[in-house]
Amino acid sequence: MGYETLNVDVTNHVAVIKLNRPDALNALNSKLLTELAKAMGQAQGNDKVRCIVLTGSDKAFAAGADIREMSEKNFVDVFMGDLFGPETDAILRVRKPIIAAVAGYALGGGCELAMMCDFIIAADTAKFGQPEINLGVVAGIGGTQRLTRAVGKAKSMDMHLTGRFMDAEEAERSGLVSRVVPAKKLMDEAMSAAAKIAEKSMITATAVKEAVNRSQEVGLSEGLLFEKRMFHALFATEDRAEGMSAFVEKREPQFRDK
Ligand code: CO8
Repeated sequence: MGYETLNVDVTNHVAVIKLNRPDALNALNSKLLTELAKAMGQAQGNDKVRCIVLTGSDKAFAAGADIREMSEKNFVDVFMGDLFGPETDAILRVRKPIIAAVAGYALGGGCELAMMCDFIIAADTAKFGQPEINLGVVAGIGGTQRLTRAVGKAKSMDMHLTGRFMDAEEAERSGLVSRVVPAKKLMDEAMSAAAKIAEKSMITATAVKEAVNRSQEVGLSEGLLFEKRMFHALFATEDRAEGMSAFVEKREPQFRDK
């Protein structure tokens, strides 16, 4: 399916969704977010896809929500129109693992979009920021919540209040990104992580995603109980039996998502 603001390619069980508004540093306008929600839904529904990589260009993952488009709107437009609500909900409904491969700017909604993914691999050129304060607004699609959970209150306050950018090295040190690689190797690294995930049982990968995400929503004892029950439940799967037999028999497991 053709998109105006995205390129989508499925190879070896990995869907690569590339944001493509080069003239606006991949700023997130309504068209892009609608298309992104659709592409994510299609990747979720495509049995060939076992992992998703979301990326941008060398210069920008995404430089935020489209300020030109937003500048025309008033409170009633954004409140009654639930600006970006349905699109972000659709992305968060994806149950398959999503890796954000970030080079260049990931600012405002761009940083928030990267944080909606399951983990972020950054190029050494990446710059993260929540500069909405400079526009007279606050983050609107998760920045104050997810950045705080990722890097802690002190750094999150600093980023949101000063609007400063964080480079890739600081982002890794602070727990916002899982790995930093030279820009030239970004897609290789992301694709190799995605290929590793694609080899696992989809049942187990989905359970991992649900359990880790649960840790962001509930207290420790509830989270531990959820994890333990998930662990117990996986004993009902053939893939669990295969994984353990393969270890005992010193061979590679052959998972069948059963
Ligand atoms: N929106 C629209 N256009 C943009 C954006 C943007 N966010 N960012 C860059 N562009 C455009 C520029 O206007 C420019 O277009 P043109 O060539 O037509 O003038 C083009 O992209 C290139 O940008 P620059 O010339 O500015 O490139 P520089 O390399 O000089 O600077 C920066 C790069 C530093 C990234 C700079 O472009 C910048 O500061 N951009 C804005 C960053 C920003 O403030 N982002 C936050 C936006 S607000 C937000 O994301 C809120 C999200 C929550 C919404 C939820 C709603 C419920």
